[in-house]
Amino acid sequence: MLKKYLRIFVIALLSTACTKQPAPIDPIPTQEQLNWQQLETYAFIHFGLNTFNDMEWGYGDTPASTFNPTALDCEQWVLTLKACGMQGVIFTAKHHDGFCLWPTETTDYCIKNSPYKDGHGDVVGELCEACRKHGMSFGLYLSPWDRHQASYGTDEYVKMYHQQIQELADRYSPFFEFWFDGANGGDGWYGGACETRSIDADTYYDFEKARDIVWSHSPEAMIFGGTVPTIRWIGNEKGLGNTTQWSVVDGAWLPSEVDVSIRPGWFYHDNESPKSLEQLLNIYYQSVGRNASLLLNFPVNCEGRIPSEDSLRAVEWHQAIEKRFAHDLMKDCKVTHNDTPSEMIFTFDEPTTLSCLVLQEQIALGQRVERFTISRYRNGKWLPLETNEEMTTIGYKRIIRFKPAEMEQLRIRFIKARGPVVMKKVSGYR
Ligand code: FUL
Repeated sequence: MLKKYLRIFVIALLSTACTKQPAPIDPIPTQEQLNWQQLETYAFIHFGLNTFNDMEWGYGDTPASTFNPTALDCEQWVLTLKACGMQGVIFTAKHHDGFCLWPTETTDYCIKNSPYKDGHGDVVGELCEACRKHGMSFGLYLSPWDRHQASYGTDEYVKMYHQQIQELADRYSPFFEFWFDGANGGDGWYGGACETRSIDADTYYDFEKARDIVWSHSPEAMIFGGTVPTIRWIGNEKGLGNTTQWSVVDGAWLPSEVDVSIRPGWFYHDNESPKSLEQLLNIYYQSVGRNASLLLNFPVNCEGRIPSEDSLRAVEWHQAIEKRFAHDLMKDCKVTHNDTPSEMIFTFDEPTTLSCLVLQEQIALGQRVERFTISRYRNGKWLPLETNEEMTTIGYKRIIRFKPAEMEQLRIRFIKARGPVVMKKVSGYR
């Protein structure tokens, strides 16, 4: 039954071989989801009262007077992020402690009551402006859980939460992504009640309304979290995507995002350091290389800047990636393909050593490949590649690393798929 599906269409890669456009297989991504997927890497910035109090989760009673960056420079953030290949940034407008980093009308617990610019500052606005100036997409994180508000747990709080989204949407749109964090820890200050409150996150926040407010100004925004997401969490905060990674979930298109911090914490702590280059490269391979987008967090320090240690490491990381993927050694290969067995064979002009392949399906027509194998032809024999990678899904992008090996030909055989395989690109690197 599956056999009949295993025809190959090789769009873009081999335009002459593809005589007619294959039909899509549902579900397929929306144009907005497709655009978002192509960003590949973008940044998170965690900054707020926690930064100044060496905390990760403020209880909700940390004094607003402690928010006092001495040299805040949102352009430095944006230029740093651009230098490391990031195309967008998502900022913590409000974390679980409830402190708002824009001058909101909804609560006193905000930047207006901090010493920063004598209460006339607006970090969300400053970052938004720096993004516009430098062509960077802008997004926001607004924690649904609020450990400060006395009304948390009642309908009144939900109204206020929606009002906060409305203010942000009115003032700082468009957004490329909006983050509804899933953490609902329970205990908090709650206006001095100091107790544990639990809500049903599936019904309490009215996420449909929240999404509609975001979409009223930014119909292109991806929605993370809540009950009506358009992208989904990978399931850990270690930068580790799965080798089998579907963008198809329960009949809907729901692509994955990997969120991880360049340092151990999301917020800045003096005693922490950025991850090594090797760790960051692995994160790239295990996120972007496994059909997911990478949301890499940069903690901003008490000065209000991304520490130079972190920016240097991230730029080094970006340059290493650019260098590794600069020369596609397969671009002049002769390509042939078969339907039975379903396979593509790439022939090199001369024996070539590769250690890495980048495979891409044409996801605009759906995600299809379920299992494949890769072999190399050398000295009259087909040999397997030495790799720990499980060859199951491909999706938007799959990177397969293997022990460097010389080959005259390379063969990708599709063993199982949801329909005719539609490859967009195959490239090879050393
Ligand atoms: C989690 C939060 O609890 C962390 O503090 C951080 O913001 C992370 C991105 O999401 O759910």
